[in-house]
Amino acid sequence: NQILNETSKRAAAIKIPDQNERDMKKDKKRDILAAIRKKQTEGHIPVISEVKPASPSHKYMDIPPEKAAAIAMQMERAGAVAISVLTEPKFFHGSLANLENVRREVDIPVLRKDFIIDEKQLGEISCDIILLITSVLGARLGEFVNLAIAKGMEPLVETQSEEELYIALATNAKLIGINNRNFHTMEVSLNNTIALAPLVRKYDIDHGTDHIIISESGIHSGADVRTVTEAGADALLIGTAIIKSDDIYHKTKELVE
Ligand code: IGP
Repeated sequence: NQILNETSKRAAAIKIPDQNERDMKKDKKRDILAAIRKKQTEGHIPVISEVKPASPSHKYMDIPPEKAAAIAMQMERAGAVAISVLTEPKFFHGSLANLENVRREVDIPVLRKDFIIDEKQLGEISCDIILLITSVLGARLGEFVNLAIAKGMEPLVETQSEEELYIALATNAKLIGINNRNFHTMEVSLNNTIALAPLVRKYDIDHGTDHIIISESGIHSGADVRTVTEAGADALLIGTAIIKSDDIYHKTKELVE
């Protein structure tokens, strides 16, 4: 896969800062679990809103770091529970500078959205939540979950099928992502959440655990929000619908309420 080839080249070039530098950068982690529960208690939909300049099939807009921060501040003001920032440069036109700028300007948790395949990437930049993709990490998933937790990040483990879901549930991750987009066909169906969310609920009852389910991709309208929350999603990850709208503040607000 092209994305993973590019990602390993990128990872090989990472220079881990010395211990002092990293300690200095390590500011207080913002608690996404508490933030999601708080929005739910207040009767709002916990929406993680994504700064997404492009996807492999579409280019939305150029987002330089100052603009990324301005966009994220509108999302925060409209009530987003967290901000997701794409840092993959080649296919999604993201950047680490976008993440750094966004996290400096907002107070809510920030998710690093990238293809994590190398341990070095976990020490590369401070963030509160880090995406780990089950199909990408395979047998190394559990190890990466533990490494992320040890480094003070909350892992969000992305799944796309029943098989992947049970692999994710066997790790120490508390945030389980259900991607509505199939990476192979690029097709989006909210039926993924409808099929998989109840399996998480059943697993939690059987095992005495308490996972937070995040429905990812393909959510555009209030009707979509209802479809996935009624299926059992606790929170939603929304990119395209918000980033492509003319009014980021009002579109975010509409989906949060
Ligand atoms: C957002 P959408 O359909 O709202 O733009 O999707 C997000 O779920 C999507 O960007 C995404 C993604 C990923 C991107 C989900 N998983 C993994 C990069 C890598």
